[in-house]
Amino acid sequence: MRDFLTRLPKAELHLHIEGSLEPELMFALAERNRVRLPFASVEEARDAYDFSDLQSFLDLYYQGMSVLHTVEDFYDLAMDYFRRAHAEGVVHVEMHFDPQAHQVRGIELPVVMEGLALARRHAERELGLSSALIMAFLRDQDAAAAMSLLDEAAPYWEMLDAVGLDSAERGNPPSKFVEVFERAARLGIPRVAHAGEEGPAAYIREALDLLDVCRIDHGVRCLEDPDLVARLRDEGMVLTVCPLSNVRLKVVERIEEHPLPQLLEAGLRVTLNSDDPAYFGGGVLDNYLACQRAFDWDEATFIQIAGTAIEAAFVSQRRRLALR
Ligand code: ES4
Ligand code: ZN
Repeated sequence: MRDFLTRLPKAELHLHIEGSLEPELMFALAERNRVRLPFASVEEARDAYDFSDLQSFLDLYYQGMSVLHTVEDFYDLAMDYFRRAHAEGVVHVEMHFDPQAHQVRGIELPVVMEGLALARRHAERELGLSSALIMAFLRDQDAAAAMSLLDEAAPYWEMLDAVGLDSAERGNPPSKFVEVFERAARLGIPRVAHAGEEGPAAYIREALDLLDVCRIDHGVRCLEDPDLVARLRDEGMVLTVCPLSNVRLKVVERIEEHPLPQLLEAGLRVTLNSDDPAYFGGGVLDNYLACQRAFDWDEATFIQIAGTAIEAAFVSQRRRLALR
């Protein structure tokens, strides 16, 4: 089954590129940029990745990315990840990135965009790996900051496959960002949003009704609202589920208790993704393998899940045919 899952062409729809920063590269970049880290070693960093909830993770996630300064750093970050993903049989990666988390450190948008764009081109050429770019707004910042970012990104609007909404969910409902998402819609930029990870099912409804998203990131708490589940099924809405993330952030206690089997049973279009692979114990393949161990799914189930991800990806019809 491991061979089968490795060879199965997988698309990853939910990845935060800053969350792919492995401690080894973090230490190398800290040295290159003369940044002090609060860990003495790679092992000490990994030992610190013991989270009680989303916020306790976000604190380390924002601290970790403080080593990213130059175009080359963002190139190395993304290229390192593309190589690992390629080795796991991932053929397409859609990455969220968090410009606001870099701007507060004095790293401007063009640095981030240039580094990521170089890595994407290189990955396409050298690995045959395609990718998409999702510019995320930090929902724990105010809506005006998100709007400024969207304005500032004008030179890059054409390069964005979508905008997204991430960071601390509780107390930061989708409704806070209606105007920003309306503006993105008028610009013709597709929209996705994290909803129903730690937040309630009502946030998933808001993301659909107010932000007009084409995918829900996580969405696992939809099961608390049967009418919502029926709606998600009828609309063919895709959920980008991240099982190992949900375990590590204590959205669920153990993977065996993850609601993925119920989501599938309800006829929802679920996909499997890594979220922040450097922090949550593995990449896309590890998430597939963890589900295989926990739920004993057959090959047909994994073919269905991987197929859903390719259907829902931001790629041309031509690329889609090549991915299968
Ligand atoms: C995130 Cl797991 C998760 N949830 C929300 N926002 C995020 N940013 C990076 N990882
Ligand atoms: Zn996420």
